[in-house]
Amino acid sequence: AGDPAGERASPVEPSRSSGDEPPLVGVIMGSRSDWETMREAAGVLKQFGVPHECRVVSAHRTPEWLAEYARTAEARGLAVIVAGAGGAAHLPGMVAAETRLPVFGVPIQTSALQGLDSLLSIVQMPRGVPVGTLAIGPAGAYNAALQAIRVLALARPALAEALREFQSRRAADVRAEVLPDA
Ligand code: RP5
Repeated sequence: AGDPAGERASPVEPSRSSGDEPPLVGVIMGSRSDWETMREAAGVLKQFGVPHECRVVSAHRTPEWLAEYARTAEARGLAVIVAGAGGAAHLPGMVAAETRLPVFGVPIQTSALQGLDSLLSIVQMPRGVPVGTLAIGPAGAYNAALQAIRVLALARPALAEALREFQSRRAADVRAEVLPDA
């Protein structure tokens, strides 16, 4: 009773936290199989020193856990949620329905439909329940984390400065490109 699917007893990925500080960004994904993509997001957050946690939270396999995670996210100190899912990708939208925190959705590239299914599942949210949808695959995961950092940087000058340096470095790299002879 209260847990008809027995999902609370199901194993979920243990929390991977970035350190001792309480996490500011929740990086969640529908399956362990999404980690290869979502580790891009975790890598950027690590690079910028942003405390974060990484969890598997499935819309379809652990719906109660999803609701609990999203409802308690703000009280636990999270400021942004990055959610990746593939196929019938309902995770980002369902999380957005249960929290007022900004949610960035990452469509995982699938084998059957190359991630177009994931993209369309995430991007077409009804009016009033926003999800910021990023590109399909690793670039989307990377940019979702950068977008989360941009949100955090609004109230964190050190992070804003780190973003400025990041952008300057990338611009300098592009300007220094030398192409081979034709
Ligand atoms: C989605 O189903 C997950 O986000 C994943 O992308 C996809 C396949 O999951 P697995 O069958 O690999 O666990 O819920």
